Amino acid sequence: MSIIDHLKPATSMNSSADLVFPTDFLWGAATASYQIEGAAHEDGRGLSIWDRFAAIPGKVQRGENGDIAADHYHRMPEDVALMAELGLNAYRFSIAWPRILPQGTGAINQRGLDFYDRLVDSLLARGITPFVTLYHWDLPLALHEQNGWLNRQTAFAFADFAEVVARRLADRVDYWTTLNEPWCSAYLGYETGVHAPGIRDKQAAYIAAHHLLLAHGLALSRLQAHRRKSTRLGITLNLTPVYPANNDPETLHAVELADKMSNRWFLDPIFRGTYPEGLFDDAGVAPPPIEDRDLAIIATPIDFLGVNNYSRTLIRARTGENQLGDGAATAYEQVAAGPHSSYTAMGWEIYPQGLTDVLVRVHRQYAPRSIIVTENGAAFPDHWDGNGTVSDPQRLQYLSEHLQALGKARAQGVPVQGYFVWSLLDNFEWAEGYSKRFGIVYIDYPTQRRIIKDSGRWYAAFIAAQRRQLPHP
Ligand code: GCO
Repeated sequence: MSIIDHLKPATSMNSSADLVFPTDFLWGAATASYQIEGAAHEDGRGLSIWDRFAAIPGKVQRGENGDIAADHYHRMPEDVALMAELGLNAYRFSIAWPRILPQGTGAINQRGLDFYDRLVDSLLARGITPFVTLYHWDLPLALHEQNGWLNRQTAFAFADFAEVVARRLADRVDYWTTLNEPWCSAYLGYETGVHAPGIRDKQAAYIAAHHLLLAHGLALSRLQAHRRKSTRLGITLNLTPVYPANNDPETLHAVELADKMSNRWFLDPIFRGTYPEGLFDDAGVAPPPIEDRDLAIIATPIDFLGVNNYSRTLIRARTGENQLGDGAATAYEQVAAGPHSSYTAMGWEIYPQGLTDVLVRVHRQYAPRSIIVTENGAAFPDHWDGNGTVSDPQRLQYLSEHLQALGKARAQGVPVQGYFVWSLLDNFEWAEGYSKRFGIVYIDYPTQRRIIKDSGRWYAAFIAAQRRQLPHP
């Protein structure tokens, strides 16, 4: 009996024709620098906004930070061996800007580049495709001290950083995403302040978003200069499908609004070269300072769109007494999905159909050349009993159902070319600290021991089965 039989989820995976993926499909797992690397004060790394933010009491649960994290900086060879054991053919990781340019601009720290150079070589030696994210939220603190993403110059600094990294790695790295989830950087970082740099100013969020988008566009042309035939350039957005909780006209209108504020704010400029109509009025802010060629730069064509999706958004309009009356964003509220739904440890509803829906929608309305699911996964309270396994049936089920949902999107013609589980390892979950575990590999933080969870074994078996059932090229 193979491991796939032992770990068979409720729904059978391998009989469904939908679930035959192309031979060159990317099967990976994703991580981000600040969440796993640790070694925060080693080899010349500068500080980032997350080092500063995590040091402020009350910002991160239990006062935790990324100083040690999963100690990946020191255990990289072991972690690459784990990926090989899982049979991954791709690995998505991010480059810590403050390791490369400790002050954000200027002097290059070669030791930082050396680390990623070794990582890329180790991956390639095992047949794993490196998939680079240039910005996963760790802005150099020195740039924040010059106003961070509120300063237009930061966009140009990012393009320079992209160039420095490309010069070193673009001879071996094919896949590049400029930014990870700029919505989170702008909204959580500058409007609600629950993420670094912790600013609470709605107007600021729209300025930051514009500069992030500009940074993306400017970086693309730098990366283009290093293009080889196999190079693929893109950006990763967190997209959530929005559904109405009832059929009231107010609610249907609110769905449009919520979709604009969460998805179209970034999709429209990237694919259409314009912000959605009414975006700034609806948000109750002034338009950000948009210069002449900005939107053309932002709409520079990309090879793929990275989509991060975990759940869905279910909303209803606020009416009568519930109405807060201070702008569109408060004209609606999120509602719980009901007694039959299940939730992850983050409180996010498990709704696999949402992945299908969001992919089909993006394909139909924005037609990216290709789509890669750059994050999908779930946090659950895992326990390790000291042996060789960690049982996580809920995560296994989550992954199984979402891979089915991915197959459904492909069956509807969506050009999905890869899938990355979030995350390879348990790690620093931002404001939640280490309290939330997303890994398919468990980390015992006191010893830094790695234990592949059942979901990881199941994913490995799924990938292996994919390989077996495909005809040889
Ligand atoms: C994000 C980030 C990841 C998170 C993950 C779980 O999507 O917010 O890309 O860094 O850890 O999504 O919240």
